[in-house]
Amino acid sequence: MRATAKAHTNIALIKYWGKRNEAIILPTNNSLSLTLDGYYTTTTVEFDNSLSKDQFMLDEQTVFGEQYDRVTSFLDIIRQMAGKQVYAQVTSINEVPTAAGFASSASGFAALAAAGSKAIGLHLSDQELSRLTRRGSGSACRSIYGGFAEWEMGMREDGTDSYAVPIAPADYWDIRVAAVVLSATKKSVSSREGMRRTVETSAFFQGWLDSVAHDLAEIKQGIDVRDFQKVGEIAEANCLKMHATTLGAQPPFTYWHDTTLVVMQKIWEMRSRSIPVYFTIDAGPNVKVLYLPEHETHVQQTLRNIPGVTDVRLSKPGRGITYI
Ligand code: 2P0
Repeated sequence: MRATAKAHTNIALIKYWGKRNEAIILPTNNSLSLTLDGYYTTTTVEFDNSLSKDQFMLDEQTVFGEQYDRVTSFLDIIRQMAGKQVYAQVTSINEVPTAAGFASSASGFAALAAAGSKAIGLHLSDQELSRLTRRGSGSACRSIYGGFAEWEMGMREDGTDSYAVPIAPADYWDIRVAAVVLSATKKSVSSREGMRRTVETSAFFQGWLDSVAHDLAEIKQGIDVRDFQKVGEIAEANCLKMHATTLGAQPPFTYWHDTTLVVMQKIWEMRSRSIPVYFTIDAGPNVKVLYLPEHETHVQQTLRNIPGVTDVRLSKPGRGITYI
C-alpha cells in the first residue's frame, strides 16, 4: 500500500489554453510539450487503514487549505477507481523552484497519480495514468512521458479519450531551455482564472483556436526532422498568440512585465545576429528560451546581463515517470 514516484515538469511549445469542461479538465485544444530534467517532484503515497483522513506533507511542512483540498479530491478519484475507502499519507519533495516560473502542479500531480495509483494496487498503462493525471492538473498529463509529448484533447465529453501520448523520448534531441527569472512578484491572475476569462470573454479566443491545428502539424514535422528553426519559430508564434488572447479578454490582462518585453527583444536581437534562439512564456512573466547546446555559453551570458534578470537556470530534456 506504499509507492514512491518521481515526475518532471514540462514546458509547453504548443500551449494548453482553455477548458471545455472545468470539472474533469477537458481542454479546448491539443497541446505539445518538452519534459525538462532540472525540475521534478518526488512523492510517496502510503494508504493506511488506521488514518481517519488524508495527510499531505510538502517539503517537510504539513499542508492545509486549497492545496490540501486539491490533493484529497484527487485521491478520491484514485480511491473510486480502486473501489477502496482508505486514507493516505502523502509526502512530496519539490525540486521546482517557484521563482523559475515553472508550474510545480505538473510534476506534482504526475508524481501523485503515479505513486497513488501504484500504492492502491491499480495497474495502469501510461495512457490510463495520463488520463488520471489530467484530472489533477491539465498540463500534468504530459509529464507522464519524457521528451516531447502531445496531449490529445479528445472528442468525448466523459474524458476517456483525453490524455497525452509520447512523441519522442528525452534522448531523441538535445534541445536546451533556459528559464530567465525576473524579479518575483506574485501573479494577480491564476492560470485557471486566466483561461476561464479568456474562453468566456476574449475577442481573440476563436482566432487562437483556429490556429492551433496548423501549429501542431508544423511543429511535429519540425520535431520529426530535428529542424530547430522550425520548432522554435512555431513555438514562439504559438506563445505570442496565446498571450494575445489575454489582451482581448474582459477585463483585459497580461502576464508580462516590462522586463519580459526586454528579454523578448534581446532574443530577437540575437536572432538578427544569426544565433538561433526562440522564446516561450507561460502564465507568468518569466521567459523560457530555447537554444541548442553549442550556443549555451553565449545565450546564458547574454541573458544574465539583462537588467532586471535575477537568475538564468538551464535545463535539458527530461525523462518520464520513474518509480523509486
Ligand atoms: C501549458 N499552461 O500548456 C499552459 C500554457 C499555462 C500556459 O497548463 O487548471 O496548471 O490545473 O488544468 O495545467 C497552466 O495550467 O491548469 C498551463 P489546470 P494548469 O502548460
